[in-house]
Amino acid sequence: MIRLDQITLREIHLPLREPFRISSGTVSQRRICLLELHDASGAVAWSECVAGEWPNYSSETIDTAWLAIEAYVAPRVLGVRFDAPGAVHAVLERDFRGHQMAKAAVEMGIWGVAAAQEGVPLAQLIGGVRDRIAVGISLGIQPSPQALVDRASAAFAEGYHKVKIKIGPGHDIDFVRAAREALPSAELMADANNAYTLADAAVLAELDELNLMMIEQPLAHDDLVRHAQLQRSLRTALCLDESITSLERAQDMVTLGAGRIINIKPGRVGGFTPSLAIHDYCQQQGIPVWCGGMLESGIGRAYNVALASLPNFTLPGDLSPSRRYWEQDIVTPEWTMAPDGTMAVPLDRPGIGVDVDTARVDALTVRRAVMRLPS
Ligand code: OSB
Ligand code: MG
Repeated sequence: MIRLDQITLREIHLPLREPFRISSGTVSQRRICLLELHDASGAVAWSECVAGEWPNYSSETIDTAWLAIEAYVAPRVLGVRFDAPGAVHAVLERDFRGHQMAKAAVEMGIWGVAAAQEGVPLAQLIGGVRDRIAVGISLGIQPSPQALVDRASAAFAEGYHKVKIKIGPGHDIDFVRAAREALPSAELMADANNAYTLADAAVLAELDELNLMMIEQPLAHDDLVRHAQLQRSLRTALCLDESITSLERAQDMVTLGAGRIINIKPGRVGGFTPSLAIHDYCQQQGIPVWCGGMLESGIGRAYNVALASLPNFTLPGDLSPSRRYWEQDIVTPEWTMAPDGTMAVPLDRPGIGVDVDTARVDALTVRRAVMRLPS
């Protein structure tokens, strides 16, 4: 039984080791929203809201999520008895539209609290079956095709199982072709973050010749119909990211033939319960899934790693180790990748599997809000 009596929100600023550029913008420093959830039983867990600084990936930002958590999400869960964490998602959806990332931060934190309370690893609590997961890297748009070739070659040499290449108009064919020519049989894919329309059919047809594992979200964030039209004209599998905001959108993708692979980001779909539902549905439908990333700190990563240990996460995720992102992460131990390109799922300890460096988090905190039950 879960009954939260306090949620603390924090914003920390954490500079990326290198700027990350996608088709719709560049980020050099993350503004990260962290949550610390306290249960009446004494169990505690940290979680992370993945909303970015600007509404270029989704309509949510850290500022809208902060407001939504304070004004709408926290009041729905504080003091409320839940028999199990799986009951939270429905409560957060009833007559409450949107704000998936704000909802997910709290919903996933409650899964973390449940794992701590039951004394089991989070991955075990949700039905994970792997003790190691295959790691991929997402490379931001590079200054030149040669720079991309260098970065991709170095990534495979380090052991990464997949390289995802960010693309957009002016940074597409020449870049991906150079990578394919340098790495003829490597596991390469491209992610456009909505940068194209059906008028760009010629570019997309050229990409189709480059033997990519998949092309991620080439068209608009909410456009399943045109993705279906595009998928019919391509051999390469389309993978949807932005478009999949719920189990129903995953079902629509399959019904319409809008894609053949799904990138599951628990923050984008409202938490673990819908992520598990999408995972199970895709498994039944023969649709492979993989875990996407949102440049999370080590706290958000803990949840992604647990999710990626489920059986139908058969493709390498965007789950790079801490040092790919940060000079120093905010958790101990930091997330590391073995030379074989895998990451261990922490199964030797209860809860999310890492300790939060609270002194460091305090030092990085720029704002804080405490929400308690009225006493
Ligand atoms: O589209 O997957 C994406 C980062 C920010 C916003 C959108 C995306 C990404 C990534 C980063 O690709 C993956 C990672 O966290 O390593
Ligand atoms: Mg993506």
